[in-house]
Amino acid sequence: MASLIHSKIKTKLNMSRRIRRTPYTKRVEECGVTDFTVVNHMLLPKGFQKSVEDDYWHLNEYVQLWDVSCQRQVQISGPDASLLVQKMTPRSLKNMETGKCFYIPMIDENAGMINDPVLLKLDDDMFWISIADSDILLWAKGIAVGLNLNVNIKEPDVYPLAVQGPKAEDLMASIFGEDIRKLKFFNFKVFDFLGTKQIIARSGYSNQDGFEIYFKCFEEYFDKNEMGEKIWDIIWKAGKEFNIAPGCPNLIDRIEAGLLSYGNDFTKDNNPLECNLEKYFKNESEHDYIGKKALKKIKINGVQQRLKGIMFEGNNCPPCSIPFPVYSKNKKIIGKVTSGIYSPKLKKNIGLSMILNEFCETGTEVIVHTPDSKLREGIVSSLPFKK
Ligand code: THG
Repeated sequence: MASLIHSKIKTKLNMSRRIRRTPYTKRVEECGVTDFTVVNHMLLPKGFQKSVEDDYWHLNEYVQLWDVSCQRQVQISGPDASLLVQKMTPRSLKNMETGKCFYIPMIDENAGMINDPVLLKLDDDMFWISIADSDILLWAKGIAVGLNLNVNIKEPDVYPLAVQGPKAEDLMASIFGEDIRKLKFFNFKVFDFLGTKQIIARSGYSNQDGFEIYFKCFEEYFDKNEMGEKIWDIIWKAGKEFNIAPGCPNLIDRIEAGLLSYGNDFTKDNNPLECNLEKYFKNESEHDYIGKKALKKIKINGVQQRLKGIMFEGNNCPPCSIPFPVYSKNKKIIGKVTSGIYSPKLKKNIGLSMILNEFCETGTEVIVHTPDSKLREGIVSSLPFKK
């Protein structure tokens, strides 16, 4: 394996229709995208010629435009919509108002994590589930069919764009009006745009201020790609005075913030307690949901491992495409770093890691084994990382 990691051969991904392009992909290519990944069967840009570190500093100072169309929406509407959505998460939605976004753990019958989406309540009988990388549309349909629920489930023609960074508010106000400044974190509102109504939320997969525009394509007005390019161009032009750059979720920024990535930092083999998500469903046992029994059992028995931060020494660690093993001081394997990178702010390598309980205490000394064959001294830390 090690020889493969260090191989000089640059592998290419073969594009096909199954790897869906977005209405912004053409613009992203024109901006000089260098790397893509695939999320929800759709392209997600990963870099634009500059280093992750340069992108990070830019994101910390200015504003970036991100094609996050792969944050697909699962639209659930109809008389049983709220019942179905509530079945899919241990987080209570009882007090959720229209216009709110909720971060919701989603679990299966074993209390294994199957997604960690952002839920938007558009109306009492209409929700969007803004998903991480797993096929929630099929899961929702399966539950609805099995329980004979009166709902309509579909993937609407919505392609989110994120505007992230400290200059995001000024840029958004210059396009959508001053009212947008009043939008609070994890709230959304409808704004007029080229004669259409568009949902804009104050949110985003970064440690910075920012917005997510859930651009909906109204076919009666525009061709999908034509509209995508128009939107991109308008934001781009207005962004010039704020030193806008093309961007994408930034690994340094994400790890510093402790933002989890489904499929990387946790999978269906992890429960929400291991992922530190119990704060989202602390005292909420009233409603019924899939996995409730299993989750209760886990709560009683406790968990064996938890997601923690680790700061570790040495030069910039290599990419963490295969998790780095973590050892105790007496050489026992105690976990793995699942996302790791050098933080120029903390001047240390930092990683998100799943670690055995008895080694989870902040300050615990550990050893991280990176694929450049180095054993690096490390310290367990709380999340988010603090300078
Ligand atoms: N935005 C939208 N959809 C998404 C993501 C997003 N879907 C996929 C993925 N990202 C889902 N995962 C997350 C993880 C963390 C957050 C959002 C989505 C997040 N968390 C905040 C935090 O941890 O500080 C606040 C959560 C809260 O307390 O409510 O923002 O980015 N549309």
